[in-house]
Amino acid sequence: MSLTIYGVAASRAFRTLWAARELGLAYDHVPHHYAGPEVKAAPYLAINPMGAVPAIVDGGFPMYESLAINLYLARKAGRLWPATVEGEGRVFQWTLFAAGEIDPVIGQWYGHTAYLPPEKRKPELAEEAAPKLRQRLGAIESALASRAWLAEREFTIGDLNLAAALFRAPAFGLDPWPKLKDWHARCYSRPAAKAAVAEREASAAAPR
Ligand SMILES: N[C@@H](CCC(=O)N[C@@H](CS)C(=O)NCC(=O)O)C(=O)O
Repeated sequence: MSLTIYGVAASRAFRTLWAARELGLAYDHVPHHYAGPEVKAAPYLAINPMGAVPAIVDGGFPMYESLAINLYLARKAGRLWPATVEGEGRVFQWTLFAAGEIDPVIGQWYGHTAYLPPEKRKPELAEEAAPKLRQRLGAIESALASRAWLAEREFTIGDLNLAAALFRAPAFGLDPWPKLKDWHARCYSRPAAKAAVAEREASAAAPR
């Protein structure tokens, strides 16, 4: 059963490329750019009608939403998946936290401090996001007060999903949250993370 991952590494596809490497999966990579015409037209829209990346097709089964894809891949592989129902609960909690609480807030802060062209940045939107981001980072710091990893004793897909959503967090500065800073560094020191980051940086630097 072949797995295809769609999306340039310099996008949320980075999350799924990191997960696939962690899980030791063989895959084909189709690096469609999120701003390119391919993702807004057939046949891609049949895979992801949102016209966004990433998406996968796994043996004919199409899926989109980066963090849900990662849950699916880990659950199917039986790796990075918690052994207990409580661990599963934490994986779901932190994955939905990443999607609902981190993605919009860090996106707003990073977009209006670094990502958007300077003339499109609105400092007031970055300032609005900053205290929300601090609150959320504090919540993660609290969770890490009593445990090394978020869901179980080992790194799970829950750690990967939240760490991947926090890719830009070092730019915000993590010194006020030492346990989070250490956890983030441990997540990104994993060989699969390093390889995925290198792929992401190479694709960001490459001409389109
Ligand atoms: N919630 C989705 C968001 C996907 C998303 O917005 N991807 C961006 C690239 S990081 C994209 O393709 N944007 C193009 C567009 O939405 O038109 C996920 O996590 O997969």
